[in-house]
Amino acid sequence: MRNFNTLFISILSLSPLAVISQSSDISSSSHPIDDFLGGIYSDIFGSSANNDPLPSLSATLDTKTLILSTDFKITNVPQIREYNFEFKAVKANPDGYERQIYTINGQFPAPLIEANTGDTIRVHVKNSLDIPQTIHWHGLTQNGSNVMDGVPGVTQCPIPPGGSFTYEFPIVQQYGTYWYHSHFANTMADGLAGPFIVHSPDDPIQRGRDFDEERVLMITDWMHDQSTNIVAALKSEKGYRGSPAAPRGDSILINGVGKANCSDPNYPSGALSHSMLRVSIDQHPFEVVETDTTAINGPTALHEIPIAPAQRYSIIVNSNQGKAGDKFWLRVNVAAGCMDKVRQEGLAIFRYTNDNEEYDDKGELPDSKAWDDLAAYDSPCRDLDDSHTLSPRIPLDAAAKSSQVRVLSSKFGTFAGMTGANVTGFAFNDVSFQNQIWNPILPTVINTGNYTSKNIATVTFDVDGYVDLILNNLDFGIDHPYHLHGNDFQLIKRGNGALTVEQAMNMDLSVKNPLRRDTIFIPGDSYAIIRIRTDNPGVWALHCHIGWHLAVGKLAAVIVRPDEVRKCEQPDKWLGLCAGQNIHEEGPAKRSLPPATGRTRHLESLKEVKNKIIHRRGLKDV
Ligand SMILES: [Cu+2]
Repeated sequence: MRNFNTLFISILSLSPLAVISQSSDISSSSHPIDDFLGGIYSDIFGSSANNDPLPSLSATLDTKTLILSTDFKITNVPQIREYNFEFKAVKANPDGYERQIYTINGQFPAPLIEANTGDTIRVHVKNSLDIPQTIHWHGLTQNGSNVMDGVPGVTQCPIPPGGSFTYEFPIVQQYGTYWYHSHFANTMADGLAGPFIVHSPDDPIQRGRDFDEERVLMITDWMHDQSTNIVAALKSEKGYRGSPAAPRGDSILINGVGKANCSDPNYPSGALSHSMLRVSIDQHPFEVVETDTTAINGPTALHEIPIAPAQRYSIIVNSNQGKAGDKFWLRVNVAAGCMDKVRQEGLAIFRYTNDNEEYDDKGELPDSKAWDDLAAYDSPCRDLDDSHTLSPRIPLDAAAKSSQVRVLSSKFGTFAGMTGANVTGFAFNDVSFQNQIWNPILPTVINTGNYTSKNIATVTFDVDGYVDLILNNLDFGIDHPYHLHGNDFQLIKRGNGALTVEQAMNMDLSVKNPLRRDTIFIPGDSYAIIRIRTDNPGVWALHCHIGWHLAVGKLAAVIVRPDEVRKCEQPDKWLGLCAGQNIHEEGPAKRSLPPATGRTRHLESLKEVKNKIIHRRGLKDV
């Protein structure tokens, strides 16, 4: 039997990327190998049309890049890893429905980046799309390279259509499972996202000792409409599919392939976004060994793992349940507890083959049964740390006290915009992000040491040490995944309701080796306190990773040690991206709601959706 480390990366608009490693008992001499990326299959729950051929793509679907090669040399010797990326629009039908998607070099999902700690990454980007673009390197702290963080309106002006830009940054003292994606509106939902794996000889989880082979599974919800059209609709009075709420996916894609069910009676009516997926493999319990980029001791025989958008988990799966030719379903269930009552499932085949052997499945599908203890599809959405202890393998206690405490409270509503007109959407501290894409914040902080414009909520930490950030999710009934750029924070408290700075300062906190990660899920009407070490001065985005929420204002900036930020260099090519542009342009898709009527309709409609969820939770929550 063998063990596989599977890295789950739930990406895109709503879902995270997962990396699964299969692991093996290395002393064993038997040799079936799981090859579950070979037969990816995705389906909507309830469809009987399971024998349709796999969808085709005019983009290249290269599943081999999602199997990490054992030839990759893990070393301390640094090198430069150079890539040419061209953003290209192509026609593709990843779930059987043809539409325009965005690719990098024609590949979907986007190419794998694999490196060692200490390497320098150099990516030459050519933007052949008709809209501006950026790339953000999710989870990489960009210590000393804030200008390469890739957030339009925050750290850079985007790369204009037809333009080019080179991202270059070192990977400083980090390793684990990352991913990269467009940060321009929600165009990551059109295909601009790929895995980014960093190795290190210091990683507590090692191939050859803890597992044998490594696979990447990227899981996402997928829309049939272009994200720019969805965002424009969400920002209009009409909403998208008749609702101001983020839409549920038309299908689930696993490594870029899925299957839509257009006869679904719920398609394409408006519905709430799903902000969590649950992944299981029939008959295969697994051990959770990494949260985002932190190696952990976690549950060792889990049947199902919840993944919120942008989170990553590594699990070790022991392939001791079959022989070559056997196959099992890998199931991705939409956690309907954080959306409306739509039941939706994506499927992939987890297949045992002999080493390197080609297979012909002759259309045969697994007949394996789902675990009988999977969470009810509409049970409440909670992060894994809510039900299990996740202890970092390299322990690090939080400092007993923090030097500064700040708060970011977020909710949906109508807020005063920067020009005086109201804007409807999500806000932090009553400021809904109005993205002046050609007038980013970072150059202003470098030049002046602060930022006062009212288009974005900011909090500033100016001490060298440890600080706390309270995240209050004031949306009763709406859960959100929060991601902080530039930091692996420590999660030192969770609770119901909202906190003030004073309350937080007088609380008992979990300082004993707390979980570290870069993306946490906070249920509606709940808070979390995260502990940040201010050893990475910069302007760091903090935002909801439901791309539709981000696109309607749910982004703030955390300014860390502005005196140090003032010393940042401003590369000419980076400044050049802003040259000649209209600094007042709000993009993309300025909100066009008439303040009075739009406000009422939106809030009424959202209230209705919320009430449904609360009602259902009332029935489910004991
Ligand atoms: Cu959100």
